[in-house]
Amino acid sequence: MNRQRMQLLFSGIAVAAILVLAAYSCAPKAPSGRRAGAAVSDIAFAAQKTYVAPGDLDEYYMFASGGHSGQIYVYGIPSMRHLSTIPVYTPYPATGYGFDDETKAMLGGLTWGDVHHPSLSETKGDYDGRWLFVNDMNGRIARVDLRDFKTHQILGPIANVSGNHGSAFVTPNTEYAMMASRFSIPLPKGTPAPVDKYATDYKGVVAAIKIDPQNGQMSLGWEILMPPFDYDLGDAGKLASDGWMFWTSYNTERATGQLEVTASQRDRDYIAAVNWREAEKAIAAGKGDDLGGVKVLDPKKVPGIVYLMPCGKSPHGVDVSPDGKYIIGSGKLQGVTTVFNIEKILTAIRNRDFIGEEDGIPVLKYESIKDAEVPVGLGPLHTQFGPDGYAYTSLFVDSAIAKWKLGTWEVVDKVPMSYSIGHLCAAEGDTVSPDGKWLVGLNKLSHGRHLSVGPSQPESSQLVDISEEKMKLLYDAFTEPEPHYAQMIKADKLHPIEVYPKAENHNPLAIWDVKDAGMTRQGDQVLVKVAEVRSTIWPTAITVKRGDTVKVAITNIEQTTDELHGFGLLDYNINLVVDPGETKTVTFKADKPGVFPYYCTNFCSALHQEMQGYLVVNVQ
Ligand code: RUQ
Ligand code: CUA
Repeated sequence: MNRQRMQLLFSGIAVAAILVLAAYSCAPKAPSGRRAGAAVSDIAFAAQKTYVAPGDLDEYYMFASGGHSGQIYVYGIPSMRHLSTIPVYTPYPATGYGFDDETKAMLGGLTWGDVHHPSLSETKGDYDGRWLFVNDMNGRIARVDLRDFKTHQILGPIANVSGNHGSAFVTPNTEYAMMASRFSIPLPKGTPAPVDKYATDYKGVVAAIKIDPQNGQMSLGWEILMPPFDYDLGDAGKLASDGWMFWTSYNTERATGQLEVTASQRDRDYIAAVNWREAEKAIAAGKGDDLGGVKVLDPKKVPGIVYLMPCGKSPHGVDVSPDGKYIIGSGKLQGVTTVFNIEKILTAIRNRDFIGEEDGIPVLKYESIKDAEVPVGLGPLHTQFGPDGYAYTSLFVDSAIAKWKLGTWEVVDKVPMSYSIGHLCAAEGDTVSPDGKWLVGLNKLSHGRHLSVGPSQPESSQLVDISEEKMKLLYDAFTEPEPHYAQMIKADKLHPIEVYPKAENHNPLAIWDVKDAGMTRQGDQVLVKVAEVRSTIWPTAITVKRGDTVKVAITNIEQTTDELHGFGLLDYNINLVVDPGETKTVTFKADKPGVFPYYCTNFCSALHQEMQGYLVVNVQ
């Protein structure tokens, strides 16, 4: 694109943004607080569609990333009710996460993480309801078990991955969860190099995290060395494109400094197409080099594992259609989204239809692999799918969702979002068999569509009915900062437990009879086995000496749904919550003498307030 056209596009974007803002700020409010203009029949329709009567259940779970809150939020759809918060990378006092020895070790000293893309485990390209993987910008990936909705593993920070934004995307049979560097750095990590050597001495990687199909356990598989671009979003190929993984990249200019200018020079950046099955074979054949303790493939030495597909300037989302045939790359500075065809890509690779290379990686010819440029609207970011060949693309600059048809490339409908949509999430909308029905716009701002809560405003999520030809906005909900991606799974695919069966508790410190509660000492090491059951914490007093190392192992011996007990120890910053049938431990140094009450934090019975005791720390 030449400079003039660029300027035109940018001023077009600016005008569109101003128009949207103006339209918004002029919207009058009816005296009731309801926005004027909506007909009563529309409101009644929306209310009926989203109303979940007392005692009734939602049809879907939606797992939304909590951004730099480090958490996952669980919503019921269509009610949009917030059902639960799953702490992943951040301590969460409400569930005692990050306070007991086990979760503290899992967090590894970091107390925050930036969660972007939840990824439900899949079997044959469909959500199977077993696990939820989620990335953290700090080079980590976590697994939540959907049996108990808890984080069971955090892997990383993974060597060489810097700024893990392009993650955690699973392959169709959850062979791998993928990662990619957003910020290229000199490798291995810990090697300094001046920023002006960026273009030559800095590198990105993509990494494949191996998943154990039995228990979901993650381990580092392999990595591929990539040119110093910023790898942004990814999606795994499926069916027609099974075995491939796609990542968008920006800053293919290899620029530094003010990237909004320096990294927007070229008309096209790339989508990296990685043949992960070939990469797997190359690793098995010993073709990986050791870099920072990891086996890394260098595409210069191992051809055939990575290709670059030119895509509209600074692409953001890349999304693979349900049949795997189309790879959709959204150029966030454009008015179109580009559709690539996997057959054309494979043919171009076979015919060596290349226009050049980047660090030994062949660049495919745009015209040979593209099927269409769909004029969806300004600032396309992400695409989700319906069951009937429709695609739904979020438009950040237009602040809208466009509905368009795969194959005919016709844009058939648009619905405005309030305000400025980022990701969007359709019911099972990135699987091989999307459900349609519901679509949630995950908006970046809420701009006063709620009672004012001061400068730190919530984000907004909006529910859209996509069951009919025309999309209908049904409902606004407000979310904690900051929703990025979300996934929506049919509720009947999950079968969460409500108590941990006693028979499954293999913790050697667990006790099941209040008679076994008490303290043992070895030198200055004190072990206290605690049993919690309505409405006593056994033992009711613990006496230690200043300087003792005290390990408290608490078992909630209940086997009754919803009977959680807590253990809050004042002045020692200890806060555990123990679910029915669970055992948790906490270890601390009794360095403050005095008498410190401990009590149950979770309201558990009429005599919950009586559930308390004393820690006595004697001076000698
Ligand atoms: S992206 S800013 Cu998922 Cu659109 Cu992170
Ligand atoms: Cu146990 Cu309150």
